[in-house]
Amino acid sequence: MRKIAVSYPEFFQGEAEALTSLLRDVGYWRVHLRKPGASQEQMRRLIEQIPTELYPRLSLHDHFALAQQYNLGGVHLNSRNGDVPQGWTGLVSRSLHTIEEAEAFNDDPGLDYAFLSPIFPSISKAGYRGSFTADELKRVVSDSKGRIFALGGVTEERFAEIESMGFGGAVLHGCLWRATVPKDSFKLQFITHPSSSYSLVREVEMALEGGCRWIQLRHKNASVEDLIRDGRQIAKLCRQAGATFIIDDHVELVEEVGADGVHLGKNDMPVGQARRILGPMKIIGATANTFEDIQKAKEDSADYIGLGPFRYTTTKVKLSPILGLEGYRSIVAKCKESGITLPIVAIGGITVDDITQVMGTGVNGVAISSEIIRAEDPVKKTSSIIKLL
Ligand code: TZP
Ligand code: MG
Repeated sequence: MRKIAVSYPEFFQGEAEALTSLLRDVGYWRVHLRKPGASQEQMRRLIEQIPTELYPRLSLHDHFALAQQYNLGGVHLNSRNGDVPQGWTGLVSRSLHTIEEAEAFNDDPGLDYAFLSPIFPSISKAGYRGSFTADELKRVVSDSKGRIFALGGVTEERFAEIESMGFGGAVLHGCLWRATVPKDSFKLQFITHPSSSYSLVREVEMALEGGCRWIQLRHKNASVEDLIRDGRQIAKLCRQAGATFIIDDHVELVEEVGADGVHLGKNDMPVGQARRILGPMKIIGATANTFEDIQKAKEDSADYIGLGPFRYTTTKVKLSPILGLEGYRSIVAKCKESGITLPIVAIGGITVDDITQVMGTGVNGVAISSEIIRAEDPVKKTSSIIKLL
């Protein structure tokens, strides 16, 4: 089955490499560059960062002049650009939203392939779901002889179904442009804290050795130079261990140190602004104390929630109201009711003895700092926590 990737609507750092890799390494048939707000010059810059040998496998949704100029493989017709450029000899595709449009497409030899949507309930637009009957779909898809591609709510788990329905392939966008928060790693996040016994880098080494695969570099009042130095070393350790590495507060240092993302509290840069800077492939965690905080963080595109504090702790100054087990239970229940599935990590004064009960409230993981750092043997403490989880 052929896979087509549609670009993220905004430009982001590392995008050309990501698109190149989809074509070269991940087996995508084509990439569609769709950025409705982009200028011709911005689009040109992106195209020029992609290897020319891949140009035949690119299609444009805007600025068709660039498709001609760079000999790209295709243009995609839409409401903004409804006409094929004069003298165009490459592929032509379009989008279809009704059965009537699909029937007209099947009778039109001037079009090479089309995206029919929505086939499945959407990932990004909750509640927006497929509006065709199974019989209608079956008929137009089979009449298209493999020229119709399924769009909308497509994930890898649905490939077999899409293929068996007779589609020529699948179009992916929503699930492509999202940072992955690994489920297993997420169970324990170790957060650094300055201590008289160890350097922050040493703390991370011990947590990794104990089996933790999720590290946050947190060092309030550190100089930027120290953060960069420690951050780069920690990034390297995490890469070697296959661990996820988050830096606290400093959106501007994520690229600089090679972190996988950032954790933002209530007084830090707003999540939405950080997302615009970091793009869709970096992890953004947000601190929450209430259900309303979680709703807001979700709307702003956070990837996970740090919910707390569980109890009083001296690790953080200016603590929000203590949640306790009951607080977690009620907030987790509200999330379930409203269909919020963002992973939640409990934080704030959590000890080994709390873990079973805290996890029992329905949170997805725990974040721990002092319980590990102050342990007689931080490596052993970490592995005993991992075992519990
Ligand atoms: N937010 C609430 S508590 C905390 C943060 C970042 C630090 C967690 O540290 P500890 O030592 O596990 O309470
Ligand atoms: Mg902060």
